[in-house]
Amino acid sequence: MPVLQPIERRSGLSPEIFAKEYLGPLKPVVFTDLMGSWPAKKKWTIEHFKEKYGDLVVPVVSNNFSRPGKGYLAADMHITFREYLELLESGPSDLRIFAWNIFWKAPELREDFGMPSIMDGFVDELPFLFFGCEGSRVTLHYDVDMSHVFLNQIYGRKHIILFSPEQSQQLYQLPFTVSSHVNIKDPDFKKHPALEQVKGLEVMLMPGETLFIPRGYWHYIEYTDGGFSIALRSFDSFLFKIKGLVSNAKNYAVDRLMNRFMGQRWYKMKVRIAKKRAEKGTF
Ligand SMILES: O=C(O)CCC(=O)C(=O)O
Ligand SMILES: [Fe+2]
Repeated sequence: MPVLQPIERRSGLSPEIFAKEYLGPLKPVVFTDLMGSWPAKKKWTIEHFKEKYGDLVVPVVSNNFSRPGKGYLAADMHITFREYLELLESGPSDLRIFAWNIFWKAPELREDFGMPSIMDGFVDELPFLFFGCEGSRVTLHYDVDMSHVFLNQIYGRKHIILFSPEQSQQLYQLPFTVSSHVNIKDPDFKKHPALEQVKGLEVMLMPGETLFIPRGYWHYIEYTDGGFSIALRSFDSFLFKIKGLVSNAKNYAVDRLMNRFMGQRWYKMKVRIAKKRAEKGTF
């Protein structure tokens, strides 16, 4: 594994200290008390979701999500939320629900949490739920919209590895994407020599904890247990919002189109470019 340092855990942080020590320098931190007295912490159980929202249809993704070809960047299947939760309870699987805005369909759930007052710029319209079965993994990526993400762990544990944006090239970022397909937990240094130089951060995020992922930060996630989180997003400024949207639209459109026409060949091209960039001038 590359060098990984533990992410600091803090409680009782004021907005001023957070701004000075973490937001300003874009440094990740785990809050142990940011959720405060959110009803969601107790109320949002698998049983509660099954009972009240079991009939909603959810898009489920598998490891096919990042594979080139037909299923690229698409949901693998649509099943009921109840069926998904039963899968989650029944043991390991690669199935996840990625960035689901359940609140359009169930607005009353919004009363169970609130936007933190730790900084300004939270976007009320963009709370997303993320579910994963035990052992499922989220490919190494950063978020296209360049927002700061506050990932609130409600149920189960997650092992999260982060890398700063300056290391994008050494992480073999695939061009026209915000992803890298290197195996960060068991890297092949022969194949990816630049990985020997990267330095990351890690945490086992526990229920009740919130991880601050600064804008542009790379994250890789493994669901140690089946579980779920709610991610809240904030932007420092309108400019960053626009920048995020533009870069998103541009890259996403090119990548989808080329995947459609070239499939595997497009993927191989991206891998070649990533390798060239990662190892340029370094060896
Ligand atoms: O926890 C997950 O499943 C993915 C979270 C993520 O990528 C995000 O919040 O940006
Ligand atoms: Fe993400």
